[in-house]
Amino acid sequence: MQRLSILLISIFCFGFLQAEDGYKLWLRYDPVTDPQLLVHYNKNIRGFMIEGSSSTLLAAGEEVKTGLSLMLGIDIPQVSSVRKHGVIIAGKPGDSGVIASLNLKDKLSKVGDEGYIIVNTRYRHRKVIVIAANSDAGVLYGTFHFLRLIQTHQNISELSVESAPKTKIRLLNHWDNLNRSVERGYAGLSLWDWNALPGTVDPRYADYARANASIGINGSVLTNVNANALILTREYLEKVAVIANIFRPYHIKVYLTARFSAPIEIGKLKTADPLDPDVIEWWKKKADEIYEHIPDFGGFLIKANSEGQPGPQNYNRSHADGANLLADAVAPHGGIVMWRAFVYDNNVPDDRAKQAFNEFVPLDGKFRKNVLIQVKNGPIDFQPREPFHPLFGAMPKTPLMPEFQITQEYLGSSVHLVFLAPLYEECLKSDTYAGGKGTSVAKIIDGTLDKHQLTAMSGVSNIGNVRNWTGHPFAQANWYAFGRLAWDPYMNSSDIADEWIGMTFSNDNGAVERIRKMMLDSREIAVNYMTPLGLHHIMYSGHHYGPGPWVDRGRKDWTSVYYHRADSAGIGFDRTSKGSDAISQYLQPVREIYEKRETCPENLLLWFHHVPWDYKLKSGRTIWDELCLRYDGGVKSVRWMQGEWGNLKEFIDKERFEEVRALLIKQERDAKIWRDGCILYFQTFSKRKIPEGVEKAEKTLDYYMNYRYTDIPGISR
Ligand code: GCW
Repeated sequence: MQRLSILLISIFCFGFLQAEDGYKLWLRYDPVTDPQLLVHYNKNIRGFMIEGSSSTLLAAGEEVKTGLSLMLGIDIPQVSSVRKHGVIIAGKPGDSGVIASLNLKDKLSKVGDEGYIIVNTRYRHRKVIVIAANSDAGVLYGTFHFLRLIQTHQNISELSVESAPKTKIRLLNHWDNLNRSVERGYAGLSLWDWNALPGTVDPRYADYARANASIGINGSVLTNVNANALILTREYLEKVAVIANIFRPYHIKVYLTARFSAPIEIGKLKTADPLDPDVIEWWKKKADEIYEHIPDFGGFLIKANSEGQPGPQNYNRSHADGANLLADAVAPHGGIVMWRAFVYDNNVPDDRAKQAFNEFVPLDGKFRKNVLIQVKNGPIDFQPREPFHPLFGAMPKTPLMPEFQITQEYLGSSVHLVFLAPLYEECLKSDTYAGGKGTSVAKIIDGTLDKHQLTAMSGVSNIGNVRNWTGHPFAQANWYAFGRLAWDPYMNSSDIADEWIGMTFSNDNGAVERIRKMMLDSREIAVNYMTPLGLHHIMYSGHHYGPGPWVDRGRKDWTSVYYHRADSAGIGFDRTSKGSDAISQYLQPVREIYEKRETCPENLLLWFHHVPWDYKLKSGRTIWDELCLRYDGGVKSVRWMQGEWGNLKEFIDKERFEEVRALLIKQERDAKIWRDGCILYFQTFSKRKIPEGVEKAEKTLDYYMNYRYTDIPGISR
């Protein structure tokens, strides 16, 4: 009877009858239907106790209650003492006599502020599962972990989990404008409804916070790095405070972008010079005001002197002067500053890939303690493949945080199925050699190499107000993967995929295997049909969606010809010592490996070398033939994904199955446009025959050059 009523409630509340719209993300809590597993869970879970009463612990309690009843199909009672086997006890030793009595001190001392442990043990001879932590946030994270075990059908009778985040600050960067447009956003409007705030609060704010908490994200930069000073006015701060209040129980802090010229724009000062006493005073007062509204405000993210944004260099001051100005303003309140290294200038004649390094390395050691430098994963700009950024390992005195792009600006927006964990993993695992062999980027950003306490990772969000949050159902996996890697930059993509698939689609082994393979291969597939062999930045200007290798007008470092350098002799950007010498920014032996054509990884060859069209690769094929075959292979692989997805029909609900199926058709169309446009264009230089096996283009080069998309998601055309 009880089981039936729960079922009815869940049908009513969670809409079995309603179309499967993806809103619930990976927190679906689908019923466990395997009878054996159900017996196992029912035996081990008979009640739960949440020790403590903070809003964070209440949120944890709600989650356990909802999650367990949905998955197990029965109401799991909240209890106040352990009178039977199978009670889950969640809390901190300080709040819980039970937990304090369990001798978990040693384990807890290892997991720090935000970590947790999950163990099976006994309390007064009764079998219990303990989720313990040193803080309420740790308990919340542990709760989500425990639920994930059930969501992914794990055994829960021998648990011995100890988990602590390897970075301190794990945050999403929203490139959201105050008018609700989202720069490089492909999932509708911004979630933040500034006009309605502070009076009207969208329930999605709490769902957003909950989803983030479930993967360990603890901060959110609400506004675009191309910043609007208005966000710092009292009116907006009141709105921001409302959002911060909603996020707080989920242990998520709010951060804002600071427009460097704000003292002029909203402060009526004549200058924004970082050394001017009035400017210093203005920022100090502004910070005080922000903290009056939001006592746990996280701090500022700043894009300065880049792509037209104002900055300290407008006053002949350095990035350090600028960052320190803001750092001093927020320091008394415990705030931080994340200063972006994404700077390059059209008027600097040097290779764009070198500019951030050239500007920032001399400043190492000049930043205040509460400043992090935020570095994109590659030296150009979120390309389908880039080498790791040479700044990683080059500024030992400064904490560096990576900025990954979750939104698919250069990877097919929310139309293409591209799982980005392998891209993030590739960067995090790259060996910088900064502390000798084995010094991965992960070791630099988690602070272990240079003993930094302040560590962080950020991802540019792909979230908007469309019903399923991210547009493509699989794009949810990129949000998920980012969170998991920010928690543990050493995780591998395959494990992340498995978790996500189990929670989002199915736990059937065969289905998981199929979906995992599609996901893990998808990034390389996109590289193949977009920018194989180290090509980069050859997309159409503006929307960055389709191909545009022919783009040669406008700002030089925004053209494609600047990057691919195709001519009658060959193709690729010579960044060796004979070319732009960007390789000199890497440490040995990386430098030497990249310097020589023979040792340079082929997947980065055209990033570092200009090679003749008949240059032979390891396959024995010429670069021209290989290029064509990769493009063609990319298209064929998309068809393979279509086939694989087709085979999954019985495991996926109709709505999401159809949605992905339709998107894969578009992805094939786009892959073909990329392939045919690029091959025909590069052929005008190579003057070579297209190798056998490559499908013939249906149209002429002229057609592709003039092709205009009418269906790229996003708000501006
Ligand atoms: O890649 C470029 C994007 C811009 C973005 C910029 C940046 C927010 O095309 O839209 O601006 O990077 O990261 O600052």
